[in-house]
Amino acid sequence: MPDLLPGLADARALLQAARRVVVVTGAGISAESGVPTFRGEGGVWGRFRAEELATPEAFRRDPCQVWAWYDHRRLALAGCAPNPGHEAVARFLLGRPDVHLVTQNVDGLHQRALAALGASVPHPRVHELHGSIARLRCARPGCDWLAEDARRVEADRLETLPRCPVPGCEGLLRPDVVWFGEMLPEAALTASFEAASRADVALVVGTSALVHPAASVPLATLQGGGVLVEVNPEPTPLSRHARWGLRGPAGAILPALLDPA
Ligand code: BV8
Repeated sequence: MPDLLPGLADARALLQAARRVVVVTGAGISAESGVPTFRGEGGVWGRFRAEELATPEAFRRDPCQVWAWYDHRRLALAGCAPNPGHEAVARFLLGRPDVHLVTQNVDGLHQRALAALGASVPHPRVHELHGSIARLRCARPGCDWLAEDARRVEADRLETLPRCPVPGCEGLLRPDVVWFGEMLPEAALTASFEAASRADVALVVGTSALVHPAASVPLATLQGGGVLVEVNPEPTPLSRHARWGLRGPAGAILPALLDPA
């Protein structure tokens, strides 16, 4: 299928010739790994509204429900693996000195694809704008306790929810992800916009481009004189800015687009 895709050969030539590339990904790149997207049918938010759960207010109001939602997602993720789309991006990033990956995803599948190629993670040119579901942190403002191992908890009672191990803190632990209304990690956000503004090409894969400031990152490439290539079965608010819009699944398109001949 990819060979017949209109624009693929031209987009491929553009990316192979580009020196500086920023790849910006959303939930769609993980769809073929079996990770539900946020807004697609059956998406994680199909049953819930984002504002109900992915917010500090929801966590204050009902930490058990928020914990149960993340546990459900972590459990579902345990059975998922990087797909050919993640793997093609990993090869492309490791094969060139000036490719940066900016991801909105918290599923860790990009990092697993990089680690499978022997890369050390977290990789300095991978920027996780919204954190990671695999990490926990203390919810108490001012406490900076953080851990990689998100444990499954029986989130049915407040008393059983995990607490910060720092003596005297006892704050509730929470997923180390960015909720709506929360600031993004400054270092990741700055590095993302810097990479995008210097890039010759922004390759935008699998995002509805509805959530900001992540959705604005590819626009920095345009403002810097670069061009945009989009991989998505559906049009998005970014589509009108794309030099090439490749309408199809990332797992099929990205290897054809990024792997050397
Ligand atoms: C912020 C982590 C400053 C958690 C996520 C009012 C008050 C406060 C803020 C705002 C406001 N109004 C607007 C805002 C800003 C707000 C925002 O943008 N809201 C939107 C809804 C309008 N943003 C924020 O709050 C951000 N912080 O602005 O701080 C601030 C602070 C205080 C006050 C004001 C400003 C924080 C946003 C981060 C939220 N956290 N995730 C978790 O995961 O649990 S968002 C979550 O959804 C993702 O991380 C991602 O970023 C986002 C979008 O999802 P996508 O990845 O695009 O996925 P989606 O399902 O939508 O689309 C999938 C796409 O894939 C589709 O296009 C589909 O066609 C395609 N696809 C499907 N299959 C495939 C495919 N593509 C390729 N191949 C396939 N096979």
